This record gives sequence, structure tokens and C-alpha cells, in this order.
Amino acid sequence: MNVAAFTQLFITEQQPGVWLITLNRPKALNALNQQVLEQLASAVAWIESQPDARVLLITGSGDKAFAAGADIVEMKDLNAQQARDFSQIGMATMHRIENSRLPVIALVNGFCLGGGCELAMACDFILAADNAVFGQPEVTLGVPPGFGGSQRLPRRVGPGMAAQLLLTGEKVKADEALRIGLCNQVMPPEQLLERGVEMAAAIAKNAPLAVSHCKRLVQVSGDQNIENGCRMESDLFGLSFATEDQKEGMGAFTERRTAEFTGQ
Ligand code: DAK
Repeated sequence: MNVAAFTQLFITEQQPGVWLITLNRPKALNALNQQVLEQLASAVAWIESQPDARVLLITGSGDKAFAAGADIVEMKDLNAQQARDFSQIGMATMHRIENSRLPVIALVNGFCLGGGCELAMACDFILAADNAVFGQPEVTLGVPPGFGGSQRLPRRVGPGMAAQLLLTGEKVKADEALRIGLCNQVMPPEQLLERGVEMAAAIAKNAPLAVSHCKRLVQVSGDQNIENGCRMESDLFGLSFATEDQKEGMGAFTERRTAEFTGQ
């Protein structure tokens, strides 16, 4: 697949190994229609297939929105079966991002509502511009979330706060999103990409398999009892000693030099 095939997205390599997907429907505030969702899943797979890929960033084009939700215009006349199918397409895209071997960071610039917030939460963590507005306003449109928001929001902010946001449909600004743990950092919009690339570059310097293992372990921590989670951590810790990167990382420490990881 060629990058040019992604008509609804821009794909760029910002630095060696640091890839950026930009949703490209600024006139519709980057609303997620079926085509965007399908291209997003394909783009993640395409970037993963690039041998040097280490970290993925996702943002929205324009200065108003990350994504203002699933595309209401496309959705509004669906029947129950079609709506379920649409939900499954969105769910598959969110799982594709969550299950990527690459760490994924959402760079939220403006409105991040409904499906947009669900997309951001499928990423490993969220950096936000100070103009970001988060929310799951689906109930105001007569539906519950359809791309996993009811499950991912409680895992991010706890059940009480998630219930408040899901049941009222209220929107929260960046500083409140930071306070409740929905996003990790807030900054002026013009610094968002730079900070994201900087953080991605810091991750890209680390051993890729160890990074991938950490991503997986954090994800399962919410689903496992602590013994199962710790058992999985032990297994992956042991497995990492079969990698060249472990020899390189610990060797470099004892030899007082910077490690150079290859992902092997
Ligand atoms: N879908 C489609 N178009 C959208 C959109 C959206 N979610 N959000 C904005 N747009 C379009 C507007 O229609 C407008 O298009 P034109 O009229 O210019 O052609 C353009 O983007 C600019 O929007 P506004 O003129 O409204 O801009 P404002 O600055 O005045 O307002 C706003 C910005 C974000 C406050 C407002 O646009 C807004 O409230 N947008 C909708 C936000 C929202 O409710 N998001 C949640 C969407 S629902 C499920 C599957 C999926 C889902 C649920 C269930 N099942 C299958 C069960 C997911 C649901 C959602 O995500």
C-alpha cells in the first residue's frame, strides 16, 4: 500500500522512527466516517510494516479539532443492523490502535468528542493543547457511545467520573481533563507537535521489545488480578533476557556508553 492511498489522512515521518497520522477532514472537524476509520486501521498496519517504525502519533488537521466524533451526517439514517456494523468498524479500528506493537500518543488539538475521545483513549496516552475540549456527548444525540467509550473512559478516570461524563454528556476543557487524568499534559497548541515528537523520540531511543511489553502490561493491568498481571510481567521480563537488546542495554550501562537498540 502506498501513502498516497490514504485520501482521508496525512502520513509523515517526523523523525527517524516517529510517524504521524493526521486526520484530514478539517471542514467536518475531522469527524470519523467509515472511510476514515478504515483508512486509519490500514495506516496503522502500513506504518507498523516500516522496519524503522518506533512510535506513532495521531492528531487532527486544522486548529479546531482532533475529531468532533463519529460522523453524525453519515450515521443519522442507519437502521439498527447498519448501526451495529458501523460500531464494529469503529471498534476494530480502536482495537487495531490499542493492539499495535507501537506505542501510540494522541495529540489532541481542539474538540475531542464522542468517537474522537474514544480514538484518543485507544492511544496509550494523551497530550493536549490548551484549547482541547473532551467529552462523550452521545446521550445528547440519543445513543450510547459506539466505539468503546463506555469501557475505556472508566479505566482512565474511574467509574464515578466516567458515569458523570457519560450520563450528562458534559464537555470538559483541557485543564479539567488533566485534573481527572484523561490527558497527561497540557500545553499551548503551537507546542503540541513539538512536545509529542520530543516524547516519541525519547521512547524511540529505548529497546522496542521492552517498550512493547510495557505497553501490553499497562493495558492488561486493568483487567487482571494483581497476581496474574505480575505473573505476565515475570514472563515478559524473563523473555526479554533472550533478546540482543537486553545484552546491549545492560552491557552499555556497565561499559558507561549509550545503548544502541535494534529491536532484536
Ligand atoms: N459529524 C459530522 N459533522 C460534524 C461533526 C460530527 N460529529 N461535528 C462537526 N461537524 C461538522 C458540522 O456539521 C459543520 O459542517 P458544515 O455545516 O460546515 O458543513 C462543521 O463540522 C463545523 O461544525 P460547526 O459549524 O458545528 O462548528 P462549531 O465551532 O459551531 O461547533 C462543535 C463545534 C464541535 C461544538 C459542534 O460541531 C458539535 O457539537 N459537533 C458534534 C459533536 C458531537 O456531538 N460529537 C459526538 C458525535 S456522536 C454508535 C456508533 C458510534 C457512536 C455512537 C454509537 N453505534 C453504532 C451505536 C459515536 C457517536 C459519536 O461520536
